[in-house]
Amino acid sequence: SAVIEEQKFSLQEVLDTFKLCLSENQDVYVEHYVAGWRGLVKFMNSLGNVFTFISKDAVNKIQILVNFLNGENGSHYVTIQSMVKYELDNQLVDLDKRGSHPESGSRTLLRLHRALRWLELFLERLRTSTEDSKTSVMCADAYNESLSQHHPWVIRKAAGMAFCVLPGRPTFFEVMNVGGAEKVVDMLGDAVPMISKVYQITEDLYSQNNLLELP
Ligand code: 1PZ
Repeated sequence: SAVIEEQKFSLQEVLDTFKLCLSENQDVYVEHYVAGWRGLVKFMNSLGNVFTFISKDAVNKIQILVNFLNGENGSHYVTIQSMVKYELDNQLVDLDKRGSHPESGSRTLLRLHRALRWLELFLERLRTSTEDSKTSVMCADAYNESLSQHHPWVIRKAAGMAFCVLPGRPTFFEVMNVGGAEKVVDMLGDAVPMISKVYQITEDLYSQNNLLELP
């Protein structure tokens, strides 16, 4: 029944949230971006306690953005585009080194943005994987190709240990709660291009404004 279906957690719903991120003129809504991340955190936590050190940081960053969104200047935080413009126009971003604005919306979102690239790469590997593929290897490869470049040695080490205890592909697919392997592949074929688009739009915005290395 409807009630039971609502309680069921499906990664499909999470990834669908990223579809809502794009406005008609290709702006990215912070509200839906953050909601997508909330769902990913929930999914990650359902994989086991080891992952809470990772999700804690994501939760912190989600909260910083939600506070801006609900704060007195919230109207400037509706889209990533308006947020970046507002914070830059009002000198609310530490550009070279951390100073009086260590937790700007722009630098906070950049951290999630970099992680979204990891997600895109990982999900694409998952989509094209075979029965004997290892989630730990797919996860590590995606990480080494993206997010790891922004992390110091200790974090890379800890992330590597977390990857090792990832459940195998069958369990992983089960927790995703999308259906059989074929359904998962279909769902990912739909979701990955959407995530990729949100990523690219954000990447271009940050690149045009020289914000890709915010401290
Ligand atoms: C499904 C398996 C989960 C694997 C997750 C792969 C990513 C590993 C990332 C390890 C990050 C660990 C903790 C904190 C790092 C922070 O130092 C950095 C930089 O922030 P700063 O210190 O500058 O404030 N934070 C990040 O890079 C954001 C990391 C977000 C990780 C989200 C993972 C998303 C998982 C989705 C699950 C499907």
